[in-house]
Amino acid sequence: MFEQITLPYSVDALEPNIDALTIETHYGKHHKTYTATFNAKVEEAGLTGKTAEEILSNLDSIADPALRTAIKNNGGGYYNHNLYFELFSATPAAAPTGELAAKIDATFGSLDALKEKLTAAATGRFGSGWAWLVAKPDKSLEVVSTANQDNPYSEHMGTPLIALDVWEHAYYLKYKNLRGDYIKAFFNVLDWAKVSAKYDAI
Ligand code: MN3
Repeated sequence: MFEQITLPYSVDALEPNIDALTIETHYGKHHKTYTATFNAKVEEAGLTGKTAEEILSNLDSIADPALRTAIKNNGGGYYNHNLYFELFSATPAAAPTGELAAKIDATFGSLDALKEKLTAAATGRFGSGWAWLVAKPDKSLEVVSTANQDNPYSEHMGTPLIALDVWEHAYYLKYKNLRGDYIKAFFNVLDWAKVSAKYDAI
């Protein structure tokens, strides 16, 4: 049984960057529905007991196309939002540390350059989707983007380290059409200590 993470902050803790009503709706309705549907479809497919990473990495093993699509969409919706909500903090570390900090500098030139690349990927995603920082098996880093609830496991892109949701439901209540302002706010509450820990754990 897959469960939403318990938010490691109160719903208004990320104000004014991410407002309470958006968190309540996004976590309490969108993410909740993805999770419930994913659980039902996993049971229907006989995949109970497997991890979300295993299921999303092996979608080709699901023969029925409609069931495969439902598991891709709702499994992504479940997994992507767990990572998204986990990485925020009201008192975020403003920069990565250790191995990740060195790798970002070596790969992108600087932390600001990485943020610019993620911003470009998130701004350039037409319609609904996500921008990601992923790590390959050799721990090299890459910025990628996916449509809908597709994710780095279902698209075989590596291990996700940062999940930046650019569906309108992530920002429209507060930022309306100004996706760029929301992306700036996202970085204000992204906790680089958590991102660094994820990289260390690979
Ligand atoms: Mn979302």
